[in-house]
Amino acid sequence: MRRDRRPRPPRVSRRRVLGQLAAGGFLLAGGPLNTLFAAGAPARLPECGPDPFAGAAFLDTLPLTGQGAVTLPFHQLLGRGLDARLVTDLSRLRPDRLITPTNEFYIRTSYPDRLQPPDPWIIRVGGAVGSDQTLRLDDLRSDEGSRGVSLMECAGNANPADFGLMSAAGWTGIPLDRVLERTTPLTTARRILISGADQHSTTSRRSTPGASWIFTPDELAEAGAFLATGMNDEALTPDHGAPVRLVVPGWYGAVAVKWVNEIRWVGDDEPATAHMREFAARTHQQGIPPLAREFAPAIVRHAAMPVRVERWRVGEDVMYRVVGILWGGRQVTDRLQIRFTHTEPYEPVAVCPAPETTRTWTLWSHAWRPRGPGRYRIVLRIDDQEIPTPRLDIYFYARDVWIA
Ligand SMILES: Nc1nc2c(c(=O)[nH]1)N[C@H]1C(S)=C(S)[C@@H](COP(=O)(O)O)O[C@H]1N2
Ligand SMILES: [Mo]
Repeated sequence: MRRDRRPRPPRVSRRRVLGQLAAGGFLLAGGPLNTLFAAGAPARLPECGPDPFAGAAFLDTLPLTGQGAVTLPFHQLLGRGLDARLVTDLSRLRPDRLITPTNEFYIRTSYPDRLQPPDPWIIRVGGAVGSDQTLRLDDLRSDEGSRGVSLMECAGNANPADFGLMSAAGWTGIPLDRVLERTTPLTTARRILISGADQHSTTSRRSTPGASWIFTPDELAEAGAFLATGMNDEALTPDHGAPVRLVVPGWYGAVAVKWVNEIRWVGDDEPATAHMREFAARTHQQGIPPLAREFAPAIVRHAAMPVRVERWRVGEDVMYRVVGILWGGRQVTDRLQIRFTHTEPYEPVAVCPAPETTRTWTLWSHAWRPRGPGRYRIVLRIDDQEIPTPRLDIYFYARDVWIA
């Protein structure tokens, strides 16, 4: 347990930083409204060809930025309680480094310092027959096992300097359906509320304590939700929800309640929780729906962004290699396109090898020869009208690079 760790002072004004992070709203990257798919003719995807940088000399990596960007130190816990943040350095992703080491995995909300953990840890169960039931975490462990790699993204992942509230880990846990099987819901039960502890000594101006989300049993089953007890082959760390947290693969991190202490069966008219209301805009709801059943699933849709721009010397020339990630959504696609200024057309990006899963991110790279010096705003889109991309449509992940 790393209880003794103290955040080091950030290099920039803490107040500004935390204000920006906590805001977590949408930073519209500007630019003219996208005329998505207007161009018609679908671009042909290039094959996985020879490496255009074979034999070239790597020079350096250019920083990416964007509107409202705040440069933060990576992999350091900043702030406290609900305002605590640790951001992952996505620019270091490599084909052999696609799992985020636990000490680099992003943090939103640190371990509740006022929590008095029950020993042994128990989860209250409500809305079930024989209702003051409690589940002992230790009793659930017979169903514990590897749950595979899954990416997590904070719905407020909005800082173009890093977009670092996103990480991927290998998880260990207990399938949620195995947990629910141990309860007998009342006949009026339709949905499941899952809550976690949030007893922090510091109060937050923007976030409400008491993370909890309401799901249907089908949503949880379809996503393969589980109660995680470990990540990257070790027990969960306190800040990541020890001893037990929810993971709903493919959904925003906001639903991934940490320090789970209650599971409650509720009826169809259950109001949305304060936590759901707080995250309504960031999970793309229409307004702030009063009832839980009016919430659309908080699914991470297909998205893509550059994570670094490399400069290479190729013979007499300088060439650039844009490396990025593609993530989210349910169906695998490689129909990715990139654009560097709104006056130029989108070009296909070779996603090689093609992704096999959407449970985690896929790396792509793109050889680029800029027209000249200046600022370029890199945006991506998916060339498939069947695939909704609400965030790409509003240039949520647009990033700027300066070419000298
Ligand atoms: N109890 C509790 N659980 C929580 C939160 C919280 O504030 N309190 N934040 C949620 C949000 S918004 C995110 S993005 C994820 C972050 O999980 P991580 O810190 O392990 O990356 O935890 C979720 N679970
Ligand atoms: Mo989040």
